[in-house]
Amino acid sequence: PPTNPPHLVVCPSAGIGHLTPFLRLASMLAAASTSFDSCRITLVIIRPTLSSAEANQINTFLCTHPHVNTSEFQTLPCEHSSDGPNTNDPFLLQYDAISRSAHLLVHHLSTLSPPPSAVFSDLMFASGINKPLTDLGILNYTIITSSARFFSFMATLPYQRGKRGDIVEIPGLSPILGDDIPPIFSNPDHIFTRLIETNCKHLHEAKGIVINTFDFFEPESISALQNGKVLASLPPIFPIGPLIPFGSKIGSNKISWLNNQPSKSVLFVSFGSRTAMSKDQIKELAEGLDRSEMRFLWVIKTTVVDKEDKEELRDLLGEAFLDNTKERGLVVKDWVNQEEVLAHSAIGGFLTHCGWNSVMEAAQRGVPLLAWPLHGDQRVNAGLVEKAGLGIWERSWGWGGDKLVKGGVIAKKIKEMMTTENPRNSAGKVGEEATKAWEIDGSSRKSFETLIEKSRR
Ligand code: BUP
Repeated sequence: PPTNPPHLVVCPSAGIGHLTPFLRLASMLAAASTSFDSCRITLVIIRPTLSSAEANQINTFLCTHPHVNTSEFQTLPCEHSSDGPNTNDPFLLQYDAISRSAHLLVHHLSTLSPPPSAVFSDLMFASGINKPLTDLGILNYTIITSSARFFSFMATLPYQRGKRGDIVEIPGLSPILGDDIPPIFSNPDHIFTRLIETNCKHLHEAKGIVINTFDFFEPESISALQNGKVLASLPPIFPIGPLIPFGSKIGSNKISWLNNQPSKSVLFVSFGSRTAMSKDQIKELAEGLDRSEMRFLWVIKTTVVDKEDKEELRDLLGEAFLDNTKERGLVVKDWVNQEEVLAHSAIGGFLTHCGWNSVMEAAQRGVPLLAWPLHGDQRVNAGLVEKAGLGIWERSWGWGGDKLVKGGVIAKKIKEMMTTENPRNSAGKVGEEATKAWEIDGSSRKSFETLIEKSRR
């Protein structure tokens, strides 16, 4: 009798840092599905979206992927009550709402037609969907949007006992410095700690774990995870990074500005979609850029959610800075297509918070980094950047908001990164290895092919 064609369903969670890797995966699955007949791909659109960036990114994806189906899923409302989650961060509140809505997602997925053969879902859904989907005979893969090293930390968090010391020992890995783990993880009652612990307890019920990383970049963690050293109960691990951008080329005034700059001369400055720097720190960074004498393209954010950002650049940075740097710098507050910027020949370096997507995008292009981690997994990621030779990191700058890093110090580090042979050469080598990972017999390509093969069964 005729059987249903495979139906692969992709379920992201909140925030651009989680949405983008899922859209890339959906695009990669759609491209791969052209090589086998009538495979159906569905993107679950999680509502509400928090930022304009998310809504725009979804629209761009749908315009460029008309064959991908969509299915809208509305989460339960965020809880703001005094006995609810202990945070004001809108993204954490939304993760919490998503995690609480997971059982409804199971029902939603089970009513799709044809029924899903495999679901690729965010870690925030794991506790609510991994077991029920398996019971329904649907393969479920948990997607990790952070590094394999930080994932190893999260996966073992429910089993780490007692107070955290100077170092965190994870079987199979070189120790992680306690200073590199966000302080919230020492508080078992913090909403994010609870979300990670609750969901990581259900990882063993997934059919596999898919990570946006590649062998050359994280050999130690990938091997320890795959050999069951980190946690014997984990299902198979699929490192399939750097995920391939889905090519949403949007011509913009930033690109025409870059077109007029010399090769590898411009420092790109961006701290991701969720991080707002203090105004004092923004002023010091402006001084650093001014004193570095380098060309730069700087994306500024002053609020956590982009829709609320109304501050004028002149008020924020002052006339003097904008006038001093107008011949060699461009400062913007709106969204730039980072993947397109990093691919531009004028870009010679990237001052970044080390959000994992940004790290993988820079690795893909061999763009050297100056790491300035601010929160979350970013210090662990910065350590990986340094170790792989992709960039440099000044540890003494601390966590974002801990201390004010002065303009002179920033200028010195910018010059060091932009003008010394390393990390430029070693970053180039990382770029070559990232390309190799996707060539025939490359590590990520083989891993992705195995994943497709298994998820179609
Ligand atoms: Br801002 C900005 N353009 O203007 P990360 C970001 N991005 O394309 P985050 C743009 O958003 P989490 C912009 O290329 C990357 O894919 C960027 O993800 C893109 O950091 C993504 O680097 C940002 O992981 O997320 O946003 O802080 O906190 O989840 O790491």
